Amino acid sequence: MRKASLVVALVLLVSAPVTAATLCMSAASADLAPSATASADLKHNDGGALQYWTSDFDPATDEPIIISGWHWPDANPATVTAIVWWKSASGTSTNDVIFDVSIGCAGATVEWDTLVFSTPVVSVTDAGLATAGLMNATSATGAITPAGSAASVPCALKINRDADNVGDTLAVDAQVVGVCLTY
Ligand SMILES: [Ca+2]
Ligand SMILES: [Ca+2]
Repeated sequence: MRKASLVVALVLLVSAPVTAATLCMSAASADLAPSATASADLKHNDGGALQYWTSDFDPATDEPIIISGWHWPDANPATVTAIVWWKSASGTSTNDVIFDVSIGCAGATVEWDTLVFSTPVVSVTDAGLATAGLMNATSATGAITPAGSAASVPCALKINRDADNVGDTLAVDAQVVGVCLTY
């Protein structure tokens, strides 16, 4: 009887659900792209009900932004996935936007100025919503492996709209409000 109870307890322990953590960041905290690269414009929007900042990504030219100076709140994840929140600057086109997401973290041997971002860059394609002004959430990206990750060190997240990709067909700015990382 005691053996049976022990087996049940072990099975419960092994099958305990793993809770995913989510870390969200606002595009309002975005820094500029690497030097010599154009950055998405930081735009102040007055919606009436709220005023908010967006990073406005051009429809034809790649313009990355970087959100830096954060770190994982607990153990460093081996891989993460990302969801990008965005809205069309105008119109009701259901054409596609492509976002690239990569992450780099500092460490004992990594200088901040030469931070390396994860490769290969992970992309996600999202179609605009047919109703003007609605917030889009992309699907979760595939697994991103943060580069240089170590315990409680500052990290940086790069978002790029792959605007010159033939598959990126939305003809207006994509206004990014924020990004959520799940791991
Ligand atoms: Ca590109
Ligand atoms: Ca485009």
